[in-house]
Amino acid sequence: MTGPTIRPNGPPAVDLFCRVIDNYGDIGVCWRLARRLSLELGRPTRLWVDDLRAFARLEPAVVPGLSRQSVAGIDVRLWNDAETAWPEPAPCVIEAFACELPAAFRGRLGPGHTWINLEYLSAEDWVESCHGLPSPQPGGMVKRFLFPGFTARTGGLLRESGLLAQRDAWQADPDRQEAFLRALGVAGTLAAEICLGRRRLLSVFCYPHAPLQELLGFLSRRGEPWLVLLAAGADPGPAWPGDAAIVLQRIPFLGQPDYDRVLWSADLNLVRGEDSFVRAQLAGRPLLWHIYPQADGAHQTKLEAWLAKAGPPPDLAELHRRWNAAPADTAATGAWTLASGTASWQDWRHWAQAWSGGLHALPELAETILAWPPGE
Ligand code: TRH
Repeated sequence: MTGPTIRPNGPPAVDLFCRVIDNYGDIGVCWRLARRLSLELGRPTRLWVDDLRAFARLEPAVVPGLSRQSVAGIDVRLWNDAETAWPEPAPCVIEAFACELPAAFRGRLGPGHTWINLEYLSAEDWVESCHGLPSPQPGGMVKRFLFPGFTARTGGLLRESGLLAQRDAWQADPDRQEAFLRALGVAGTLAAEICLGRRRLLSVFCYPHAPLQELLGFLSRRGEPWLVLLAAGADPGPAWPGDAAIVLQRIPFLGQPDYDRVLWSADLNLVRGEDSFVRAQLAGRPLLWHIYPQADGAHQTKLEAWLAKAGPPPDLAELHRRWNAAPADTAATGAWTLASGTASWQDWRHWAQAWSGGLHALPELAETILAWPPGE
């Protein structure tokens, strides 16, 4: 969408529709996109969400019982399928992850509207050829497919203004990191050990079926000291309470900016789904991705596509395959025979920094959206 810049508090420039399927990824991406469009790019965004309780977990300022509210300057609406009195659509209308617009709202779209379906992220090669494809709709409107991605011929990734500078300043400031860890409830001695490089920091956000206990047991046998930050839902179970080397620390669900700070601080980030996976890559620190499982095994193809594109060191690639092996595959999950001594750590870190540098130079997703003209 081109044209004059719209005042941040002016009429809506974007209608963004989000259905919460499960977990936090759908609303996580939409909330990030709404803030980027409204607060940084000056395009007031009306965010329609069908499940405000899930949203409130991510953003505590959201009041689940309200059908309309302003949150951090964003016009947030409850998406009620039974609604009949839809407002005039904004010039740009986005349906996130094929959530399908309400029919009555869709019926109000006309030639002046840009209509976008924002797709899930994938590193597969076919994404480039599908990015931007038009899909003619009944009534003469055209919906276009916007694919985020890891190359310049995709829609790119969401990145806030100044993100790289903020990250670099944070990573160069051990005192702030130490204070932050203390505020998360980490004991002062442990926080100091981490900032002095005497203990490594592992952040964990994965699905419950991940072989977390096995991975922590493997780290424990290596004898290196770690502090493990367990995000909501990540739990090795009561049978593995930690030991002298591996200290476990549960942390609450954080706001997205604080979760970024965790990712920027850690030596290794275990992330999942889509949005935390992207943020860990932008953090420039080694990561281990727990991919969202799909019944038909499509996630294994997606994992291999990302490994091929990102090119992590071979032992880190192999770790990804084991981490994402089917739970019953004990041959894979039972054998963490990975060489990750000092040389490997250096390789992992160098790779993560180089890969992250390339991602920070990609197209920015919200800017890609705003550059698209209205459909015919
Ligand atoms: O929650 P997820 O598993 O979401 C998934 C994926 O998006 C997947 O692709 C999709 O198909 C499925 O949902 C329905 O993981 P994801 O994508 O990382 O989203 C988590 C969001 O929560 C992300 O925006 C980061 C945020 N987050 C915080 O803000 N604070 C926290 O403490 C944590 C752990 C996460």
